[in-house]
Amino acid sequence: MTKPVQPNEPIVTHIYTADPSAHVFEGKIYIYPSHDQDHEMVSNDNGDQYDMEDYHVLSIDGEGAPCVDHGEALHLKDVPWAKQQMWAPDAAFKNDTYYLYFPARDHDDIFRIGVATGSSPAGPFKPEPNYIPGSFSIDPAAFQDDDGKAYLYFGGLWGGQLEKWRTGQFNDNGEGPAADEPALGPKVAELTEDMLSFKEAPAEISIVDDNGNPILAGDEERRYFEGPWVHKYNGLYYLSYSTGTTHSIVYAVSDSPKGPYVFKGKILTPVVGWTTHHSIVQFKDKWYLFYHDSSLSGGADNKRCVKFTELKYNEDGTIQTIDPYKS
Ligand code: FUB
Repeated sequence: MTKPVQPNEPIVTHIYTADPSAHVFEGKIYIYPSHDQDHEMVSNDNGDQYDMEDYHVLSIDGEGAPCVDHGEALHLKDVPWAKQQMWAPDAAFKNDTYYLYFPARDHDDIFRIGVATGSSPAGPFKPEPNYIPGSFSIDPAAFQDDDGKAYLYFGGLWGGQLEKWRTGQFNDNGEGPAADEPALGPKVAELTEDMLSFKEAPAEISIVDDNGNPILAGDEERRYFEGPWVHKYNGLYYLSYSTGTTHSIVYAVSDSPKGPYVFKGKILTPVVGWTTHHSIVQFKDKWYLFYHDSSLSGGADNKRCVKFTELKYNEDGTIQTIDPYKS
């Protein structure tokens, strides 16, 4: 694609893309999205309409440059443990190696998180033969702190199966908490030095209100649903995520990567299509929100397109709410 990218426009139009995880590697913005298939699918609450089979890596050399599709970086058929549904991935760089983290259903239909490695941010990536031991659910997001520690955040409700792991074991009939109970939070685990395993059992992150009370499961405007992303700004950790059923991207702030996080507000108002999923990245002197909507397909939930827009902070560190359809 040679057309320069524009804010709030699809960054590519030759394929459907979603769930963008953006990072600056080798002086460019690299985007690790899901690759939505051009299939007619009926939507259900289990997410069966998201039947992706591979990943393409994209890159942009700054605002106004074209977006480059580096082609297929990993395919389902090359991942021995995975059966279907390659959902939202993320990437990290350490030990002179690029790591691609990705969820998929295993041969028992349980979502797990795998890792694949490569020598270039554009791939290709070679998968480890098995998923990360102790991993489950979806939407991995890798965060590397200034002290060198790396963390993997993950988890998603409904089709993402987080409710099914409440006892620590997979229970196909597992249900979420009642509306007046604390909501389920995303999970976090520190990664080992080689970035291929968890150093510890995943812990649940607590998201609380200004008074320190947990956000409740019935508070669908604020409770965690899926798509965690952690970034650091002025020494604080910002956890942002999708509220799922109410279709917003919201955020909470902490002075520790594992929380508790205090709910702050909304980053992105609902977009066209059921899902919303984002990442936040600093490039040169600006911060950007990468997100998706279903505008390219005229609203099909499973045929989405990645976009970006500038993200701005207020002086007190809060983030200005973005309505991507208002200029
Ligand atoms: O793309 C499949 C799923 O849809 C992702 O894992 C969720 O975050 C939602 O965007």
